[in-house]
Amino acid sequence: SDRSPNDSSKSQRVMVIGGDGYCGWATALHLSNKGYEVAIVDSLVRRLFDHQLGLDSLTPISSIHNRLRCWKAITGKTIELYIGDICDFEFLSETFNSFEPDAVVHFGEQRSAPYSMIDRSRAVFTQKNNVIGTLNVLFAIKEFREECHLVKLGTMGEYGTPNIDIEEGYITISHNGRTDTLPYPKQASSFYHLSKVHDSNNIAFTCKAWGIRATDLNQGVVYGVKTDETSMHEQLYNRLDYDGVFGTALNRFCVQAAVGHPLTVYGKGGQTRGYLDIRDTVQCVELAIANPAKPGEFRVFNQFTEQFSVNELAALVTKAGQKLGLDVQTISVPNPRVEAEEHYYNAKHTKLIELGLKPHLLSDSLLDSLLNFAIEFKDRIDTKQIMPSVSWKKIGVKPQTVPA
Ligand code: NAD
Ligand code: USQ
Repeated sequence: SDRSPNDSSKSQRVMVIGGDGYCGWATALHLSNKGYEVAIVDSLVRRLFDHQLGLDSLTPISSIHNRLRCWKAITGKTIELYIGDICDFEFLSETFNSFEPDAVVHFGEQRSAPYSMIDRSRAVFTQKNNVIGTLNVLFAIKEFREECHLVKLGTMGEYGTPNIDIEEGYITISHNGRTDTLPYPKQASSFYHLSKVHDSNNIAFTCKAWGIRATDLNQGVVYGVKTDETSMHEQLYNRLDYDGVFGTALNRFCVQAAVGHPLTVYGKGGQTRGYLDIRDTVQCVELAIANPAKPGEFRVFNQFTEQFSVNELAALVTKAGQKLGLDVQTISVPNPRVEAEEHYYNAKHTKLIELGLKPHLLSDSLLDSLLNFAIEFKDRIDTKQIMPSVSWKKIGVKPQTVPA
């Protein structure tokens, strides 16, 4: 193997749960390329959601089996594969005992806010899948791999949009003459984002109670598609979601611009969030693994590199589109969500920089390449999937497919 005996970080065995998804696939390849021993654990449920809702990635994606065969053919590196649901503890126990991870990176959740707001059944699925999956991972670490470091994907959305600065996980408060450092208040605004809050509480408790070592990566909205590894071959291409359920803001705007659909700014467009390039997602996860939390420590990093409002993103994509000769319009769509549309937002994000993160800031060249990527796959775009179809207020009780 290519484990270097002089660099202990590189001999680590890393289990990537959710390794067939957008962030997980890019991360699994990056870690494998860097010499980590990698195993992907995934139930493939994300591919099933696409079938059920009639959605598809902008980019054609190969099966996980072909992806891994291609990776092996190109690099000579093996990524182990365990197909199964982490809510099934027997399955998870077997994968732990078979692979013996030193670190677990947990991406394996239902991650769409709109999906969690379709109806009661999807809300319940999201919280069961996410909260129980994470609880199972905590129990597996306690029972089988006590030293294993949990790197858990959280979300900036756990904090909501408070009218004060957002700190990294904790805030020091003086109250009636006494002072304490406490978990930063959580104000999530979808059943999905709330599932992450519940996860954070469960992880914090098990760090205290059992001495688990954990890092919660409160990630902002991810954009981009290419990483060094996924660009090596078309069978390694990552997924890129642009539909109203799984597509996220900047990725959606680039696809919309490519196909001549007006950019869909929800409401007033002052909604401000933290954003990062997928090339920084993989870098941040590697930094967290290489610098593990101490036993019993519950570490929280805010994982994003820049803040933008939706209006600012629309303006950037309009300008970049014009340079490529695209006529980019913007419309204000009645906001399907319940969220502040004009608000203060200032979130700290220094801890990953201190560990060595070198951010890829949003640039004209990135926008050019994303737009060109969208133009390349233009014929695959189903414009009927672009407008949002899930309403926070009109959430259904019965399972239904998303109306066309
Ligand atoms: P994704 O849906 O593309 O990938 C998630 C993967 O997890 C899928 O392959 C799915 O099949 C798998 N999975 C889900 N439940 C599982 C289970 N019970 N057992 C095994 N596998 C399971 O999502 P993504 O965009 O790659 O996001 C990954 C993680 O990062 C999520 O936890 C998400 O909340 C977080 N995150 C994503 C973004 C973003 O912009 N994409 C931003 C912040 C945080
Ligand atoms: N928005 C628009 N127009 C669109 C799409 C989105 O105005 O066409 C707005 C939304 O109303 C929201 C903001 O853009 O105010 C971000 O929405 P999003 O869909 O890009 O992101 P979000 O729902 O918050 O979820 C995504 C990922 C989720 C992750 C989260 C990080 O799907 O897994 O947790 O980003 S964060 O936003 O920091 O919580």
